[in-house]
Amino acid sequence: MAYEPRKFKKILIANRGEIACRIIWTCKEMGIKTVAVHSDVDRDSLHVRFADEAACIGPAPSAQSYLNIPAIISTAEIFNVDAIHPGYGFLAESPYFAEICDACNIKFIGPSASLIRLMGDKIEARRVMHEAGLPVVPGSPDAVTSEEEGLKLAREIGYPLMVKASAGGGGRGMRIVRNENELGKALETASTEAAAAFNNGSVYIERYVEQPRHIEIQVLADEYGDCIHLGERECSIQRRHQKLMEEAPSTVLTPELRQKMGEAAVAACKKLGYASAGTVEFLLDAQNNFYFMEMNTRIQVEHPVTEMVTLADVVRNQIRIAEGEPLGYTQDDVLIVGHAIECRINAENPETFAPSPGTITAFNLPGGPGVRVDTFVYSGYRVSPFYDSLIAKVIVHARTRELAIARMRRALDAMVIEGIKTTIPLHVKIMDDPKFRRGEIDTNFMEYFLTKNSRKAEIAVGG
Ligand code: MV4
Repeated sequence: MAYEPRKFKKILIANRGEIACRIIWTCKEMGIKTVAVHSDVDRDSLHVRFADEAACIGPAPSAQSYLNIPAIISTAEIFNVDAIHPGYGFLAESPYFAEICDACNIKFIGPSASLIRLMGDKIEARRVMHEAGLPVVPGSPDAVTSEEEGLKLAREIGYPLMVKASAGGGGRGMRIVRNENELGKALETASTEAAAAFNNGSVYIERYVEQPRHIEIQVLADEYGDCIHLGERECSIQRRHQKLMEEAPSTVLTPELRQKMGEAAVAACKKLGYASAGTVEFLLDAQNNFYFMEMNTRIQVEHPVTEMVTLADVVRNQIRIAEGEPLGYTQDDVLIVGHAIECRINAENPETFAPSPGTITAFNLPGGPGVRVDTFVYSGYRVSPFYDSLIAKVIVHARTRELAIARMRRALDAMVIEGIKTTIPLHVKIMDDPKFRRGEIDTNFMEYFLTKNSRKAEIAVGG
């Protein structure tokens, strides 16, 4: 088979699990050789088997393997790779790692180290994105360093408000403040928590948006200033800041609002000189006002729903952009067709969400029309307690949301994972929930859903 001429002949994947497999699949389609790295306990993972070459980089704990920069860089040098794909998590948003790759003449598949660093600082990201034209929630322009300063700002911003850590994200170091009596304590505890978690106690305040939706725009930008968007993903179904399920498109975005949010995200990325795939996260309030929240500078877990409705390959685009290729198509070439839903299958107890590592004793994957499964496990695989509990993603695509829900329901019914507990039963129940089916979802959906179901369980046992 003839492949197009490629700048990258060989890529190292500095990751594990389903995303490492996902990246290898696209590399194979592009005629690019792959090098897997793995820890001791991941020797039998599928990413190791799928890759052309593999190297063990350390023992099970991530700090000694998947976060071990010297081991990864030496592997890249020994195997003579042109580029490193970091996936998500681990080193994907480490500006330090991106800088080391640059210094070693290995292309880091992602944006520049300086933009990764900028987006990691939430106060700076907020300022820069606001200057680049994105709406932000009313808030403090800088870090708030005293209760007095906070109270003064809060009089203009209004209550309720939120104290957020500048180095945060993922919900850590966040506090809701309902009135001025609560502000001092919230500033102090959020700052202490952030200092312990991120080595950076800077906090800022924002007006609190009640019951928002989490809507994010996928962008692709090349090194020549061209940028397009691939529409939105609705990610409001989360528990403790862990997404459980995502879909595209969102039930509440009109074509006009999609265009407005997409064009705003694209304009901001162009102003910043962003070059790679990226995601601009927004809060959408009940009146459909949108506000910039954060920007993710990596491939995301939920990227397949975008791939299903646009037929774009986000990983392929990331690689081509890193090779210095121009985007090669325009916004008018992007069409959104049908509806896609992704369920994250975690090795967890579906009631308590406690991790459930162990050996998979029976295994069947769903198939049929419009079903995609991204996974790295198989029958007999031992799920390690050392890593993230995500073991598979089931993604469906159909003409309408209603048909996509029916398709997901039957795909989940056909999926068998025995020997460990998984979140499959939880997803089945969400698919059957009337509010979910009506598209009535916001970031509080899981609280509603879990209390409803625990009450049902109490009634069932006569409580
Ligand atoms: C907010 C917010 C309401 N108002 N900011 C959560 C994680 C971090 N990235 C920002 N987060 C939020 N910021 C203002 N001004 C509500 C959240 C939030 C949230 C956002 C998206 C998805 C789920 C969430 C769950 C709780 C809180």
